[in-house]
Amino acid sequence: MSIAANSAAQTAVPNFVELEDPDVWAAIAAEHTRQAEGLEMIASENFTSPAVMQAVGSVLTNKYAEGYPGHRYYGGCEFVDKVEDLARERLKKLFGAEHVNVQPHSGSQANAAVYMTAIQTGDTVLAFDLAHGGHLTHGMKLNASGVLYRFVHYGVRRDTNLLDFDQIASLAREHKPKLIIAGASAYPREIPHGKFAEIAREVGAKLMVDMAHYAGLVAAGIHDNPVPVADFVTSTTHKTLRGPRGGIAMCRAENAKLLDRSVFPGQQGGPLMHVIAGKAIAFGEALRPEFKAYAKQVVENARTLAAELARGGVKLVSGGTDNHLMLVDVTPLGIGGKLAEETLDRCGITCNKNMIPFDERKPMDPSGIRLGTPALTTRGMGGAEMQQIAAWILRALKSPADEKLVAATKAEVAELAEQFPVPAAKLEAAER
Ligand code: DSN
Repeated sequence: MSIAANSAAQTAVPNFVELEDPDVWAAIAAEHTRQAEGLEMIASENFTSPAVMQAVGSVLTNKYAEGYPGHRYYGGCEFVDKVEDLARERLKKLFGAEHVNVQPHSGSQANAAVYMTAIQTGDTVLAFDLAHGGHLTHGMKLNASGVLYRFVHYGVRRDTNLLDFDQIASLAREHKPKLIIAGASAYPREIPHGKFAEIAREVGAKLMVDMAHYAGLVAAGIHDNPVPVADFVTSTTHKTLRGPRGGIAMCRAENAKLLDRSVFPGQQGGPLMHVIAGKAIAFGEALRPEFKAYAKQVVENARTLAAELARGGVKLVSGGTDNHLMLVDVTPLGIGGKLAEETLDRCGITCNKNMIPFDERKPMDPSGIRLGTPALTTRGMGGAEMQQIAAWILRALKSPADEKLVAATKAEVAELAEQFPVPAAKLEAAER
């Protein structure tokens, strides 16, 4: 039964959203159906557990708690203090960090807080080029980072599409940045943090690693942990880490006070305590052995999907993947990324168009799409499903104008999706 059909009349707990605001409810119900009936392949998305969703929808949303546990600017914080302490303790354990801050509302705010801690306005920063797989908060000129600091960008090698460490070292020697940033939002390979640390040490720069995309793989011990070698590590909590939408920042003990001050009051006011409760639960989940198995399967699924796609005639940036995502150059099929994204959308497969390194096409219609396996893996899908999905993707992208084929694929996709319920279905069942 879809959540839309699960009306107030059928549930023990009234559906207050539906009763009070049917317009908002209609949109929520439709989004639920979209998530349940389609295949979510946006590499940065995932499904939280029902426990995380309940915490984020809890009474904690009512509470102001500016400050930190034990040092708040408001009364009545004894219970939210407990929640934030649980989140902090679990996060420290998860990555072996000396100090953590769980208050950033997003990855962008975590990054801004680190900049405020580590450098001064106008300082030089060396970071990964957005057009090669970086992130907009790593110095894109319209982003606050690009406005406030002087960013110099490194990229990947043209021949291998792997990070160009010769270029990184030579740019670091030439520009003497105060901060070097490692981390990406569209790089399909493991990032060797130690190499960045060596270069940073040589030129006297601090090292920040933004591991937002692959934090879940680090937590599971599958991807190199940047915490021992980096001065600062930031992440979001909702991608491979599978928590609620939000950010985190970590550092060595010596920078703890300054980092905390940069988050609050530097960047933010009151923390979102309901989201911090969701983070605490997600970190607890990530500490369990089941999470290791999950993350391992995410990577295995990505490898299977990538191999099948390559066999079917598309080109993969860097020739494959060793994390949760792949960048697929669809131009060998005679189409661009925009049409590929739209075609897959019509089949019930959601992904995003993406620039590939040295792309000659424009950002709104680039050469590639980015595909990820974290959300599909949370639903319990494995190798057999990846093979099937690769076949559907190839079939649709080879004949994007064939409406009959697109409709047939959408029906097959929905059939598969039904066999692997989204975690939110458990909440619905419990309410019935
Ligand atoms: N927007 C995110 C992504 O899709 O990778 C990064 O913040």
